[in-house]
Amino acid sequence: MSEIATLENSLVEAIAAAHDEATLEAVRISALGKKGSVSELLKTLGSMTPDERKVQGPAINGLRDRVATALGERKNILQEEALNARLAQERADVTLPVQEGPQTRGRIHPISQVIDELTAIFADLGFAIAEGPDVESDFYNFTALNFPEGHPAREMHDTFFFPPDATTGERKVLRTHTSPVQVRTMQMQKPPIRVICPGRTYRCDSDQTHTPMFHQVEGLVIDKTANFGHLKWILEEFCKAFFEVPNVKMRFRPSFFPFTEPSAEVDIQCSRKGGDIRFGEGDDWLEILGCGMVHPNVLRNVGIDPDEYQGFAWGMGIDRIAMLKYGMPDLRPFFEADVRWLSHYGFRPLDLPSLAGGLSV
Ligand code: 2U9
Repeated sequence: MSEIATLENSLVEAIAAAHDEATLEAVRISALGKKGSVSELLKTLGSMTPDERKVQGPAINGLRDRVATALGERKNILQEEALNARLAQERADVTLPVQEGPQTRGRIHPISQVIDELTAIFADLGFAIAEGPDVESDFYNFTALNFPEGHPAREMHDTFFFPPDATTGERKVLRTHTSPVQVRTMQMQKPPIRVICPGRTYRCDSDQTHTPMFHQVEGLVIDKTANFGHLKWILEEFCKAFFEVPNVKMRFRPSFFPFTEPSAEVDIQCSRKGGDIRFGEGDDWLEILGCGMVHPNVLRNVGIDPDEYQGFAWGMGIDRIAMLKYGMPDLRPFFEADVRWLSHYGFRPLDLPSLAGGLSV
């Protein structure tokens, strides 16, 4: 047997006999290390004649490659065996309590918390939740809602318009209210309808109480006999449950919206003492929402006969009611993603949200 074949046999045996990575590494060094047996053989190529090298070169290089491959394969096997042994030995006790420091838990953003609270309240009152796109057509945001073409009310909303479409010329908008969702709901469902539509809305406006993106929740009821008395009762139940007070006086002031007739703005009773605001007591008033009976034109626009059905709707700013309930003075930090603000005003997950005092029904 040639010297090369003898060396290869003994190395292959040593590799197979290595039962841990340290032994295998010693075999590698003994063969392929600086002074290893294979490396020494490679060095002899330098002193050979070209004819000898033609024969010995491929033989020795082939030996080096095969030994390297065998070492690599054995290493993979040993690593897998070691891992299996560890997995068989180590156990993770998933029933142990989580180790946590004061900063390791995330917080629920106040907007998410308030959306959870108000959807729980309206769900208790039999309302479904509907959502729709943020980018809307002019039809859903304005026309269907009885905003006449070219009417200043369209400008009043400080709308963000997209550039006109190259082929159709249509200008999409960022929805200025969530009312388009109710329009879509009425197109898809037959009355009776009871939905609330929470979501993002956009207007070109920014100061301490306005941000270009904000949140609204709107509600809609369509039925044969839905009337203003039902609307007042629902809003009163909502305010008591949301602000967690047993009673609250409400004041309905006449107002105007293109999509409702009659329309009203609603104030709730409060007391203000030294910058502190309390609901359900005092002789002061605070505006919290707008509402009204759905305009017959809006019903016609979605194919509902206003002589058969009628309805009421309301809308309020989620950010605003969050600020009022949880005593936050400035709206802008809501959307600045500052972790310090969130750890102060945010809510702990898994501390179940109060069902806002529950309903008295
Ligand atoms: C349909 C029909 C009627 C939704 C309504 C208001 C009154 C309202 C504002 C309150 C504060 C928006 O966030 S805010 O600036 N909203 O006053 N919204 S009635 O009426 C509708 C909606 C959809 C089909």
